[in-house]
Amino acid sequence: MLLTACETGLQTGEPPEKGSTSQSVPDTILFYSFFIYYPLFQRIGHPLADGETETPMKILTADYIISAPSLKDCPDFQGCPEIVLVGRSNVGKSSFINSLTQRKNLARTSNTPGKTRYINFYDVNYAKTKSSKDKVMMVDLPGYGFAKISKTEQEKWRNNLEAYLSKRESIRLVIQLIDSRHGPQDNDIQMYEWLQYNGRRVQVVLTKTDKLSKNEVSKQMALSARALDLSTSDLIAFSAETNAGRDQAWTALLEALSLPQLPTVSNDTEDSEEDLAE
Ligand SMILES: Nc1nc2c(ncn2[C@@H]2O[C@H](COP(=O)(O)OP(=O)(O)OP(=O)(O)O)[C@@H](O)[C@H]2O)c(=O)[nH]1
Ligand SMILES: [Mg+2]
Repeated sequence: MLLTACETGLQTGEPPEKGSTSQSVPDTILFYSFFIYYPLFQRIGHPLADGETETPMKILTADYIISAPSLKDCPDFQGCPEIVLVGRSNVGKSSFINSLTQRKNLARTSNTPGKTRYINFYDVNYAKTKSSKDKVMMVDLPGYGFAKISKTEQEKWRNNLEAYLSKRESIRLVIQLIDSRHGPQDNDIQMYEWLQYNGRRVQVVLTKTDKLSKNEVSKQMALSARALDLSTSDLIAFSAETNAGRDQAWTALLEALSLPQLPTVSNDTEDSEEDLAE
């Protein structure tokens, strides 16, 4: 409130009222103190400001490897574990990869939905301790629920995604991103259930939390947990803008990598009633 008043005063250039405190404070001091205090006030009011800490994970290298049109085109990375990003178009999958790898433009992001085509592989080498070096493949997938592509194209992509997600043996964790502002939509719930049915470990992450207040984030966490039959502690609130939730995401990722690999379930996805909708 104080700052808003200061700002308004500065913008309108209104003379201070008689007897007001600003009468005795030179304008230049008020002007400069705005720049000093405004970021601090923003932080106090911001729900996720403490999430901005640098991740303790040291990223050694992060490189784009290849874009594969379908499962049969995916290279054999000789047992390198894969962490896959799924979610509706524009939810922030590519931005999530950039945040976790601390690279601005590793995965291509865009305001225009449907930017990511193909199955994109990013090779990430990281160090948990000074002497260790580990490798994971982060996999960026096209988003689902993008209405502006033809039915035939949607069908083709659905089949490609289903085949990759259900049959690729090196997948160790699927990170399902859901826009925190909207909560799980029907196709998110369907995707989540389909992944469970296919025996995948899933970590649900709510994205773009910087766009909500702290209270709204809590509400959306509760709502999303209920819709997916999870508890709120199973969910991660994340923002690629502030990097809030990044450490938690890395922790979930490392935990999944440390667990024994689940066997690939051989459901017949062609005829199954559990097929994913568009
Ligand atoms: N404010 C805010 N914007 C975000 C965040 N994450 C992503 N965005 C923006 O949302 C838009 C879509 O982000 P992308 O990372 O390209 O989303 P995507 O899920 O990869 O999209 P597709 O590849 O089209 O499926 C971009 O304009 C991003 O800058 C976030 O945490 N906060
Ligand atoms: Mg993308």
